[in-house]
Amino acid sequence: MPIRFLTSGESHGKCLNAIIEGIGANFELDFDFINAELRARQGGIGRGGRMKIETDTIHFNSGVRFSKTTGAPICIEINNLDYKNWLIPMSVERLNIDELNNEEKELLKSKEIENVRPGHADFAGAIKYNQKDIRNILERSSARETTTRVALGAICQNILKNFNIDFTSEVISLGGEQNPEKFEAKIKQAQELGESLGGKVKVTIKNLPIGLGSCMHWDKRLDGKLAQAVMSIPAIKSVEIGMGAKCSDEFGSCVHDEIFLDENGRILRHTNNAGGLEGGMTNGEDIVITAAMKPIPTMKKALKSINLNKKEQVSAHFERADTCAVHACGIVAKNMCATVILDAFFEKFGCDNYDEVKKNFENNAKRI
Ligand code: EPS
Repeated sequence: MPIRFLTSGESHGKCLNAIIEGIGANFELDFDFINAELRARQGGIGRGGRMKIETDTIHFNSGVRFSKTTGAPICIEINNLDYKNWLIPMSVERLNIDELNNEEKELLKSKEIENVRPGHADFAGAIKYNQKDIRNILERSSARETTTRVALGAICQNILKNFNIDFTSEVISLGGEQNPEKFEAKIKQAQELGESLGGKVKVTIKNLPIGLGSCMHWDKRLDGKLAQAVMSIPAIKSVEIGMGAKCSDEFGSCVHDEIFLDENGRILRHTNNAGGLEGGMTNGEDIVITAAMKPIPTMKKALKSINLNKKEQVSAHFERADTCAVHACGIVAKNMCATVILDAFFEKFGCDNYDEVKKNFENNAKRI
């Protein structure tokens, strides 16, 4: 496990931060590429008002000099531009509530939340962390946190580009609709009804070397690591690799990808039902992952719920939200996969510095 990372930050707090460790030295980073990934996460149809306020941009606090990694832990920061509107309710600097004047106290009170949203972290989180104000839960459990994951994943993608490894994501269905031309209408319908929508995304990873991951132990299997990384994205309810759940309905001969040799003796497959992974290792075919996202739990058409403090039946809390964030989910999934792939790549080819990794990669390619 050469790479590990931690994120911090609340949705309406001052900023989002992350530290990634294990990236070796002399990898050139393209800041424009990383920022383009951040912008892509902000986009897609069905996004709410917040994305008009933010221009997510990466700032490096350590680990990079003159756009090259130094091998030191990389600390990044992304400002929440909306913080200026939440200065009092989300203040991290004031020590004591008594410092606030009456107007400020009222503002703070107006942002307190007691009515939990079914489907969100509110209920279990408030009980687990013993919080009367559910804002202390939702601010951290908000999918805004995925901004930092995209920034880190984009750094990983950036490094893997040197080895021609390529990541894409696409929305393959939205609220059950598979025709992209009908997506807008589906969103509009949901908005009119005060509803929200989920969908399915597909991540494709191309030009992978054979043998990333391992068949030797459960926690080294790459399929398991990728599934965990994608499943950890807020609102994801299923992850499938290649043919996915459908393979359990078919005969083996309809599932397994036969292996051929072409006229030049090169290994060749005509199908990729395995989604690029056999025995927990890359087999040289594209990795194909699909993930299903549930509808966002914050809805104008509020569901029945409870006030956790007063133990009263109420309507769930509603605050500005996206109608659908499935496009963003694809961008996050692709970048989460990039963190896992780079980790496995460094495990196989070393990670101390660019030249060494490149040499090891090229030697391996020659052998195969
Ligand atoms: C998000 C920012 C949030 C939400 C969304 C994700 O902004 P705000 O709460 O200020 O509108 O748009 O959060 C959720 C979907 C959620 O359930 O918490 C973002 O940057 O992706």
